[in-house]
Amino acid sequence: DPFAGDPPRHPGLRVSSRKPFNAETPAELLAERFLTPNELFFTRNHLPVPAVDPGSYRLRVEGPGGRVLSLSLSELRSRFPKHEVTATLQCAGNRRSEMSRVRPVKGLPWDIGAIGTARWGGARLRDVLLHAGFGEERAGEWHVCFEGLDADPGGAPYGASIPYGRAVSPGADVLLAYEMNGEELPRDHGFPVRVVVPGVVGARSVKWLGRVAVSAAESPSHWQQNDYKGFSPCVDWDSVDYSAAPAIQELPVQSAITHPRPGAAVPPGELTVKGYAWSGGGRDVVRVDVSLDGGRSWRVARWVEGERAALGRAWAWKLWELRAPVAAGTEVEIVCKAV
Ligand code: MTE
Ligand code: MO
Repeated sequence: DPFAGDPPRHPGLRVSSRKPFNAETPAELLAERFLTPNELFFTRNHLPVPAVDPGSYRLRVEGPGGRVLSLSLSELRSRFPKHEVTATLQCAGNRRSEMSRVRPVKGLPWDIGAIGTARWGGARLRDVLLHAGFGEERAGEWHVCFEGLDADPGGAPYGASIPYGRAVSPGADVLLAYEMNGEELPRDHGFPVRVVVPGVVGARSVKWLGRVAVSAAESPSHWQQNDYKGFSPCVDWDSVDYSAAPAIQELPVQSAITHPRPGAAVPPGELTVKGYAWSGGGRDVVRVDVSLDGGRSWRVARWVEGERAALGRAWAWKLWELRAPVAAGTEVEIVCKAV
């Protein structure tokens, strides 16, 4: 069993597949804390969790002109300033079970919890690339490719890439993270080092990072080339031409109701509706509107928690709530919309 060495998991997670392990934060708990506790943070694994010995771990960074930089965990910690970023990670498949109610789609049946927020700490990818000899600018189209230490039975590692400009931009806050909410990374979340690309689809934040390389082409990985792309509803699994669409990077604006849950019975009187809102690309969510009549009339939710972010660097979600009277014996259709 290639998964026999996987770590123990919190029994409170909502599991959608065991091998590989995929599980999400239960909806009721999602918006209870601004920072998602590590043990309840959603896990999206495509492969078995690799067992990495922190003492012999080396991060291979391929520099210009064939030079290779090999960094131990303590070198990564000591040679580069520690940078901390509060960022939300969201899987591209978050809320797929709702999409499947409109029309069946293939993939893990995520509810609304394949998203979470953590305070990540690590070296800036930018600092490591400049240290390896790369410059602030590079003429032409370049990509920074990442490889994980997790591999399929044929030996192909998980991989993904981001554009070079994002990787070296100081304002993009891309991290080689070794800390999550003040603790060392849990094994399921990439111990000992993972990439965190704020504002970008979770698939590019490569866990158990083994190799970084700059290339004229995007990562050749299956997950960059033949997955995590968007198509028209008229395209299906038999007709899809993956080369026809770009790899997803920044995600669009998103909001979800965490309380009450669909179909719930609530006591008459004042109802508190709660949820989260987030946008990819560092774009700040300025407002959440909530309707209790299926979208005919709207009210503005109030912020419960959020962080003041610099312009274009709103990497973390915001939690919101709305209190509204509900009469006994009525049925309400609650919808929310983030701007
Ligand atoms: N990195 C590696 N090495 N292997 C993986 O399977 N899954 C990706 C990404 N990085 C993955 C990976 C996907 S699709 C997502 S959504 C995020 O990790 C999930 O990160 P998490 O499990 O820490 O929540
Ligand atoms: Mo994902």
